[in-house]
Parts: sequence; C-alpha cells; structure tokens
Amino acid sequence: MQRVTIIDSHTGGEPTRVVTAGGPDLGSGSMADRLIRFRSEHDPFRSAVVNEPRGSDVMVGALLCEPSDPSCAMGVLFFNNVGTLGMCGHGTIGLIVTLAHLGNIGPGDHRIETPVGIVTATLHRDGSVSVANVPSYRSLRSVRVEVPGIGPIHGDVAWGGNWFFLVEDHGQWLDRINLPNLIDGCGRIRQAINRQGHPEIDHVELMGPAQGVGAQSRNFVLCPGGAYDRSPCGTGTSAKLACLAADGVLAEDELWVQEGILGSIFTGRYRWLDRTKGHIAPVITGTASVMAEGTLLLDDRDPFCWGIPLPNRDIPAT
Ligand code: PYC
Repeated sequence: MQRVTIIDSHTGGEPTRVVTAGGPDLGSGSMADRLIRFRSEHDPFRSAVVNEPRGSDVMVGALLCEPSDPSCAMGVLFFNNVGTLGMCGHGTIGLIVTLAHLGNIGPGDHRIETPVGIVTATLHRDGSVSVANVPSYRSLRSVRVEVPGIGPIHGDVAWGGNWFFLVEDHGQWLDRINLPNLIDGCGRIRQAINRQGHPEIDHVELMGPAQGVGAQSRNFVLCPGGAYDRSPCGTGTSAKLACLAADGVLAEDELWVQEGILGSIFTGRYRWLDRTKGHIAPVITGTASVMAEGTLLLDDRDPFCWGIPLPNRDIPAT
C-alpha cells in the first residue's frame, strides 16, 4: 500500500492537488529531465492522483520536488488528466498558498524550478500571490483556420509556459450556460489548428468582452484532455499579454484584468525582455484557497487504483 499525502486548493475555481510526500523518486536531474522520467516511468502515478475515482478531469496535480538549481526554493512538475504541463499559473498560486498553509513559507519571493524555466512567486501579506512567469511571446499572428462545422476563424499562436491558440472571431457566447458549445467548438478548433501544422498547440483560448466590473476581457480556455479551466488560466493570460504587447495595445506595467469563465480574475502586467523578438516577462496575480488535506491510498488490489483513463474525446474528422 503506497501512501501519498496531498493538499487540495483552488485558484479562482480551478483545483490544484499538491503532492507533498509519497511521490516517485525522479533523481536529481533538471526538472526537464525529471519531467521526461515522470512521463515515461510514472504515468500510472499521475493518473492515480488526478483521475477518477480519486480526482476528476479538472484536477491539476503538482508534484513538489527538490530543485536542481540551488537558487530555487523548490521544484515542481504539473500534470493533468492526460499528461504533463510545462508551467501552470493557477497551480503555482495554489502551490504557494498550500506551502503557506503548511507554515513552510512566509511572505516574500520564492524561486521555483519548472521544466520550462524558473518562475518567481511572491506571497503578499494579504495572501494573494504574484507569479513572474517564464518569458512569453507570440509566434504567429492571425492564422486562418477552416474549422469543420464552424467555418473560418483566425487566431494567434502564443507561448506562455504552454502553447495557446487565441481566438477572437469565434462567434461564441462566453458564458457557463454555453459550456457544451464552448467545449465542442474549442475541441474542433484545436483539432483543425493541430492538423494545419501546429501539433504543439494544446490549449485553445477564446477571448471576449468582460462581464464583471473592472475586467478588460473574459476568456474560455480548453485544456489538453478536454477539461476547461475554471480560472482565467495563468499561462493563457501570459500568452494574451504577449499578444497585447506585440500589438502595441498594452503598455509596460499597465494592468490587464482577465476574467475567466466563472468570473474569477487574474491581474496581469508585463515588462519587455526583447522588443525585437516580442519577448515579455509577464506577472500574473491571483488568490487561492486551501480546501482539503489528505492521504491517498494506492493499493494494487484495487481494480481502479491507477485511475480511470479518459476515453479519447477527439472529435471524429468530418
Ligand atoms: O493557470 O496556467 C494555468 C493553467 C494551465 C492549465 C490549467 N491552468
């Protein structure tokens, strides 16, 4: 019987399950190397932690590791119902609030090693967390995609720690009442843009007008694995900031209030790293709440010990 201690939190409605002990030994390589090892040798562990019956499609796991870089306080690997993530903004906010809840960290800056680079999370005295994310940039502007069942749409391809396809002219109502259409539409868009030579894109982000007072924009983000982000998505907001910076419509240090599909918000801002290349240093601020502390019991005699794998939800080609 394997015992895995966890703490669950949510960031703007999006859950994070931090594995504090009982995770696999991944050696002492870089976090990128450990990610490869986690993927190839410990996928059943990933599924056991986040998938049903212990978790759900929406759960994001965070495996806390010793950092390989001595300048960092910790390392982390993020994972979800179908695989691993490069970075995770809401998950980093959840991780910091979890470690503060445990009394392991206090207010101030905390450098965290991720497989795609080092991020700095600042725990503020009011409990909110700012994440200075990895360098973000737009790689392609206004790519035209013919989406079966929807028609032509346009979107930007951008990196914010994960790859995003950001679409404005989707014609969808960004409201929870419209969830089935949003999920179906984003799945079709992802399949079409992947087929069009962009297999790296795993998140689709629909942009639209804000509904709440004080927000500039609302988004809907479909994650790999078919779950939608309940939060405004930290890496997706970073990708959006890179697009706004590249378009010259948001100045350095100007605040961008991004609302997610539940109405919860992240506040974003950026500094230029390299204007010619369009690289920015984004900072995302949000809050998280701890919801549960527990121990997972992994018993090989349990027929669903290693989770219930997700059926392939890809929409058949039309
Ligand atoms: O907040 O970056 C994020 C994120 C990625 C996937 C789910 N949330």
